Amino acid sequence: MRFLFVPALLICAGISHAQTLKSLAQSRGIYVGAAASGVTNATYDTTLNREFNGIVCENAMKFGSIMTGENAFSYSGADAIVNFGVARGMYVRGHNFIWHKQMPGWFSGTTYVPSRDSTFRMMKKYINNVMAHYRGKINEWDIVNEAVARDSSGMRLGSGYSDASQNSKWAALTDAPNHNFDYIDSAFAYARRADSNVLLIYNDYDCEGMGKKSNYVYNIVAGLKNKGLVDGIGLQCHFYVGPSTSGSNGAWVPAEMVSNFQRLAALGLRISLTEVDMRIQTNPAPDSALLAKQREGYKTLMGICLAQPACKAFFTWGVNDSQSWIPGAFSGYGQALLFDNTSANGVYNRKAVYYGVQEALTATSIWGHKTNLKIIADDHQSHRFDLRGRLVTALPYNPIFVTKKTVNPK
Ligand code: 9MR
Repeated sequence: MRFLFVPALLICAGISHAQTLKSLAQSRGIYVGAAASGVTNATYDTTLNREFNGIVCENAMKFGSIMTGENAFSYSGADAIVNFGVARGMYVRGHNFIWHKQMPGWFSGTTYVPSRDSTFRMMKKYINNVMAHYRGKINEWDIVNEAVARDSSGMRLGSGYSDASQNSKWAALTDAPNHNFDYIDSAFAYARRADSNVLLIYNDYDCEGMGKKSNYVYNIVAGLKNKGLVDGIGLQCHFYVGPSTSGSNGAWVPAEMVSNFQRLAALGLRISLTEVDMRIQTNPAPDSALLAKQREGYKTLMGICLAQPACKAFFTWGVNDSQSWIPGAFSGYGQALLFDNTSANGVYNRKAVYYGVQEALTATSIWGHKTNLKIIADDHQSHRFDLRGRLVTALPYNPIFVTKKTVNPK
């Protein structure tokens, strides 16, 4: 990571330990959230409640968890997490509808192969049912997730159905390459019709800075925005922090992120950092230089968000390290989140990276931008479009958003 390229800097005000991320985020007008794997552990729940004003289901709201049969929906897992957030006035993200992974058994594999038309009917039923169930509870929703291939070779195609491959069964069933990937537009259109009060998001990874995949993603969201179908982009931010100072280690380059945020904001999109984590090598144990670099990484990322008014959400992918997906997916790596696995007084202990984020949130100026941003101007209503891209102005106000306004007074 090349932090030295950044015309830094964070001028820090005094930080009180009593200031939680939630209270600081509220004063900055952004949402700091976390992915929850469940809400049944007291230490976990207390930490979530004390530190975060946003929440998302890590797995419970995915296709495979929710739509258990062609006509069967199972909501209990997701309900527990969503209701936990709603009861505490949190900003609730929905994750996700159309993805090539974590599909239900009845859908994945080669047995279920409906026609293109039937696929669209099923997709519509799926989206309608789930959006109706959560009406008034979800603020923004990842409608399509990771439609661009991992290796930046282009869109995910449909030549195979394997869960873990580059292929997307949604693309296969809808004959995507011959229909200009209209399964993406369609999913957004169904979602827009199902609930016009929810912000609709396209979510992906490895597209935070500039580059080939980022350009693909930019083109997707620019097209969707033109049609009035998308409100924001979700940049996942699964980052690696290594000892190297150059870009060869999976690096992300802050200055590139600033540029990418700028071009996305110029489209009129809202930007959410949806799945932030910064993994480091844990075997052998990290040295103090690496931990300091990771702390700087978190601080810089929050700084980039605060410096861009369109960036409204900073969600980490988990609460504490023992719950993180990283050690299972990257052997020998981990410690990617803000809290460790020890606790005191019923909450998980804060790590160095936590204080990095806190410093960014208390800085009075970041990269030449004053950071006394105004609180979120409850813009949920001003970005409502119909399916032809016409601005819709007279939709009924959703009470949950009014509540949020009062939760974040300024
Ligand atoms: O954290 C999730 C993990 O528990 C699941 O096993 C995994 C399945 O692919 O998905 C993880 O979450 C992913 C998220 O939904 C989309 N972006 C990438 C995340 C990490 O893989």
